[in-house]
Amino acid sequence: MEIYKFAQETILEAGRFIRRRMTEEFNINSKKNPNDLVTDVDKETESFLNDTIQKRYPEHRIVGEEGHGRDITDTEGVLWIVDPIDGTLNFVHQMENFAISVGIYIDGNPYAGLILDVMKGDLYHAAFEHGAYKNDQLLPDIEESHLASSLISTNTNWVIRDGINVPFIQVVRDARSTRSLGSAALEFVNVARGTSSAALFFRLHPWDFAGGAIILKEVGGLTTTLLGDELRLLDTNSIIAANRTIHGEIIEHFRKDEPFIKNHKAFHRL
Ligand code: 2AM
Ligand code: CA
Ligand code: CA
Ligand code: CA
Repeated sequence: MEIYKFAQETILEAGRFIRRRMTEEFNINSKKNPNDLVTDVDKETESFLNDTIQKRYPEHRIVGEEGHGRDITDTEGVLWIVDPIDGTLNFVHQMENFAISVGIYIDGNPYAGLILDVMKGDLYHAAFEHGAYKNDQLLPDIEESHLASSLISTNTNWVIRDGINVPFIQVVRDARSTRSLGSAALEFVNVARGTSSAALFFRLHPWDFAGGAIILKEVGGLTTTLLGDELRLLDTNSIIAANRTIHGEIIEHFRKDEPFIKNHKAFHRL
């Protein structure tokens, strides 16, 4: 549990770094597409996480959204998968509703997941088979629910995207209603807290789901691809994070849609 404890201290320290740094000026740049932003704070926070971890554990390896560990292609040893700011658009536009996400895996097996809601100051964390916590409070197991009486989270980008949207539209129609927060890590947290019953994403990177999947599993939830397959830890995946009952109902929609399956396979092979 020494690494788990260290991870908690480190993510809290990184949160304090962001809160201090965001009161000063920082640059905002676009990545490949003009709506995909990255700031100096994303990069500096990832460097802070990387340097802090490497100083304490030189043999651990770190993969992060902003470039650390780009050459890592296997899951041997202790692997930290970090997103320094999940919800960068929220960080820029709202100055809230963003998180730091950390997933720690040992030889490819889940060890611990941590998500810090930076502005609320709430730390969600779980060690494998030791339960999930909001700060020092144990989270109860999530409740089972059916689509028709559930709130689900998804991004409207996928619902309007030709070629993949048919099952998304059906799921949105069948659900009680939808919500969209704009931070994948915090959407996982909402499912784990029971304020949302499912979160759907056509495409997430390892740093978006590595922490959340471990936290959700500790409260009895399930994370797979939208076709119900096990996640590949170092690849982009489609994602459903949900209670088991609604998970089964939702993946049925995706599994029976052949154009979706074709596009899914093509997209995720890229
Ligand atoms: P980010 O803020 O770390 O980039 C927003 O809907 C969620 O999707 C956030 O978790 C965001 O992570 C992630 N995201 C942003 N751009 C994305 C992209 N091009 N493909 C997939 N996920 C993305
Ligand atoms: Ca990003
Ligand atoms: Ca992210
Ligand atoms: Ca990010």
